[in-house]
Amino acid sequence: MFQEQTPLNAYVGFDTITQQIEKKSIKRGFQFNVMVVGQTGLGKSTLVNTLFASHLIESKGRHNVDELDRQTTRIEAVSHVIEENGVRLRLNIVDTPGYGDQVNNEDCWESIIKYIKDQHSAYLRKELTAQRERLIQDNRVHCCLYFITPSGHSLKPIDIIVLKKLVQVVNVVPVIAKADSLTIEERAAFKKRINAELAFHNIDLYPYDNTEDYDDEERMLNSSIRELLPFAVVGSEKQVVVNGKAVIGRKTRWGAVVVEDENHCEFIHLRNFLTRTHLQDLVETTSMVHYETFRSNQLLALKGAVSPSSEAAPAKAFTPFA
Ligand SMILES: Nc1nc2c(ncn2[C@@H]2O[C@H](COP(=O)(O)OP(=O)(O)O)[C@@H](O)[C@H]2O)c(=O)[nH]1
Ligand SMILES: [Mg+2]
Repeated sequence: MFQEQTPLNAYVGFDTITQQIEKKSIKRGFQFNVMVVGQTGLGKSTLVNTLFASHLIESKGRHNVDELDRQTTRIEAVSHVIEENGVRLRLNIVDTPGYGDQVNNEDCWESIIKYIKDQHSAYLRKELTAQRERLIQDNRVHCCLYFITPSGHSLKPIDIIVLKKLVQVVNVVPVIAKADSLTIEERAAFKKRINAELAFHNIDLYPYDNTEDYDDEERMLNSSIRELLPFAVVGSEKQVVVNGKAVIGRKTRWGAVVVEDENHCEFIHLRNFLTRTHLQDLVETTSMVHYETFRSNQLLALKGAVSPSSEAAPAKAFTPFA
């Protein structure tokens, strides 16, 4: 007998594509690479631990650091896996030596910029190989947290120099470190001054407003984020007891600073921004803006090296991604 035929207007099912994609990407897992930059002692390691430590399930690299050896003297990447509700995030934290650690601070940023470019270069090389891997390991730095000294006055000349270099190659998110050393009023005034300085020097930070890809909702979210920047944050690896409850915080002689209390600091805003609202966009922007700029520059250089117009130059083996 005939099987009952499916009517032509029956359900086709391509609307499940979002679930199909979701299922695949959850299985594959996600990769997020964060770099921390700033002077030694500003609380970079502490903040990273405050942000992610509670969800950590696996770490590779330098993780069992004791206080003595925790000062970073070279660029180090530590890879973690964090998990929440069955979703796995591979997190690479790139720690950089602070300024003031080296005898010569003049070009302390050069190794940082080089590191970022090296990751782009490695990715491009893999992309160009004939036997392409189906999934290229992504070590490109998606977000650079830039730590500002809580002076309450202004940025340091070195901040301007380093920021100018960084924004050309990576998404930079500025934070005012150890914000507990400033009053709420001091923070507001400091932020204003910092933003005026950044504008004066044409330092364009993430999230960028010139992207046409954003819809109205995203644009509104981004402008509210921009008003908050730089996030004034406090980090801590210890718990304190407040009203009988153990919370992450810092005990001072005058009381406790509760890291996750938004009346105390903007840690929660930073964490939401990094993990809830902008993670995917940071990854995409890295790929579509920063990596794309790097890639087209490299390919142009390559084209220039082999085009007839470069006949004047002696034919040399060209190594574009050295
Ligand atoms: N007051 C205050 N101290 C902090 C804060 N974050 C870290 N510290 C302290 O500052 C010191 C240096 O922190 P660390 O994370 O090692 O700084 P890094 O050199 O930038 O990685 C440690 O003694 C921390 O306990 C903060 O938000 N407020
Ligand atoms: Mg450190």
